[in-house]
Parts: sequence; structure tokens; C-alpha cells
Amino acid sequence: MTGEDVAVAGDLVERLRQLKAERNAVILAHNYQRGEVQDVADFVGDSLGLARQAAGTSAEVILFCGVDFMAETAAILCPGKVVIVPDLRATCPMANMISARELRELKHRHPDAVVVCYVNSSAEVKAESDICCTSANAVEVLRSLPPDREIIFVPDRSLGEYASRKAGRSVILWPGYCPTHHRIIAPFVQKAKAEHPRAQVVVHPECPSDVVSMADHVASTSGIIRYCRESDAEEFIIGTEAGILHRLRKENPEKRFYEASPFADCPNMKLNTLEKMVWALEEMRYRVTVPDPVCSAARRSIERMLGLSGRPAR
Ligand code: CIZ
Ligand code: SF4
Repeated sequence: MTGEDVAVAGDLVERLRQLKAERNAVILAHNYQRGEVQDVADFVGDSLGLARQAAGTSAEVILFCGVDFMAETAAILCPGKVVIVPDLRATCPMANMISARELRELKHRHPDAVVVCYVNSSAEVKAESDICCTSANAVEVLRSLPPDREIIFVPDRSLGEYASRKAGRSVILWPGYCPTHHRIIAPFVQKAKAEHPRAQVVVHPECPSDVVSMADHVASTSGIIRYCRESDAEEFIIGTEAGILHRLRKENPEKRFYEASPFADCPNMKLNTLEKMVWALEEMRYRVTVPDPVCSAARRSIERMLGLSGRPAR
């Protein structure tokens, strides 16, 4: 950044501070957001941790910096609050890989199956599902299901395969995947390991299965942050969206973090900027709402997950 850029960023941060007070707003940012967006947020976390912050806040307005399904989840869990996002185009290609109609057809072919949907899904797909899960609790959710029931898992095939193996439950998979995590490929990880032989390989379960099998530890974003903080290791190769490196380096200045792939940016996550956050609060747009009956049905599948352990997404 030039001196001028720094001054502009400083002005934007100051303007955000004023607007937050005027609007009684709270800023929530996902672990994959740009560093400067994370730095101005009141809370940084994973989608479910953020939704829980949203539910617990006394603020009236939630400026949600992530992608659409996360803001929808916050709106579903906080019916009395105004949820706005900086850019309506910030969506999740993986969540868009299954529609409610496609899920209904799959259910029709397996009428006795329990439907588990990853939180990376539209409200309509959540509404068609029996129980939701996150990457932090997918294994626990599968283990909680009656042993004699068939299980449908949508939309992420990689997470479904990983959780199925860990839980010892066979599942009917859907061929969805995260384009960002699937750019973390085994040859990149091998190269990073050769360059940093002492580093631990820590990856997200959305990665391809050969990458997952090369890892020392597999976890959700909140799990990756916790593992790196608590581990005695000093170097880590990180296999998830690149935005998480900002937080890992900020919270662990004495440790070294390397990216497992040079191409692991999610362009949707990066659509949110400080300027768009200021505009969003100035103009109180873009509002995210989930009307009934989808909202109530989606809330049931999320609440079933929340009821499992009371403390789900870590
Ligand atoms: O649930 C989330 O926030 C996502 C998409 C990833 C993760 O592992 O935290
Ligand atoms: Fe969706 Fe992948 Fe981007 Fe997450 S990183 S929002 S799963 S495309």
C-alpha cells in the first residue's frame, strides 16, 4: 500500500466506526475474508460460530462479511435482526451445486434415507434436509444417526467421504466440491513438504481425498486455528482458503505458516472490501432475508445439529 492508500484505509476504518455506532451494528467476518476486513470485524470465525455471535448480540444490525449461505444462516437464527452484506454476488459455488429440486429427486430415489446437509448450502436445501452439519461436527452428526438408516450427504463429496470414513457410516454422496479447495492438489503439497520438511501439514476436509490422506491433521477452520495455537510445532503447511493465513500469522507471530497451494483464494470471499462495507452501512443494503416456510424448515435442520452437543462448531 502507498502512503495515500494507508490514509484512505484509515479514513474508511474511522467511517465504519462512526456508522457502527449510528446504526447499532456489529461486524462479523469469516476466517476467509481479506485481512483488512478481518481487522475491522467485531468477531472473526467460522459460519456457525458467527451465526451464534449474531444470535447473542444486542446489536440491531449485523453486517455479515462472508458468502450468502452464511448470512442466510445468521438471518435464519436471528429473525429479529437486520442482516446486511457488502456484495450480493458473494456466493458459494459449492452450495450452488445442488438445488432443492435435485435434492427432492434424490430423496425420492431413497425415501428412507436421513438427509444430512453441509452448512455450505442454500436455505432451500437446508429446508429439505433432516439435519445440518459443519466441517467441525460432520463426523459427530453421522455418528448420531440410527445405524440402520441410509444416509444422504450433500453437497460436498470430499467432506462426505472424509466424515463417512471417520464415522464408519456409508453415505450416498452428491458430486459437489469446492473449486478453491480442489486447487490444493497433492503435487503442490509434496513440493511444500520438500521445502519445509519440519512443517506439519494441516488441511480442511473440503480438500481432495489424496491431500486429506497426506495431512498430519484434518480440521475445520476453527479446528485449524486451535490446532496451530496449541501444537508444539513451529511450522505449518496450511491446506485451506488463503484468508486464514492472516489470522494464523497474527495470532502466532513466533510460528511460520506456508500455503499448501498458490491458488487457494476464493474469489467470492474476496468480493467484500472496506469500501463496500461503508456503503452497506450507509445505505443499509443489501438485506438478506429468508421468508417462511423455508426459514422455519431450515431452522429445524440447523437446530437439530445444535441440539446434538450444545457446543457444535469448534
Ligand atoms: O463453516 C464454515 O465457516 C466453513 C465454510 C468452513 C470452516 O471449516 O469453518
Ligand atoms: Fe464455497 Fe469454497 Fe468459497 Fe468456501 S472457499 S465459500 S466452500 S467456494
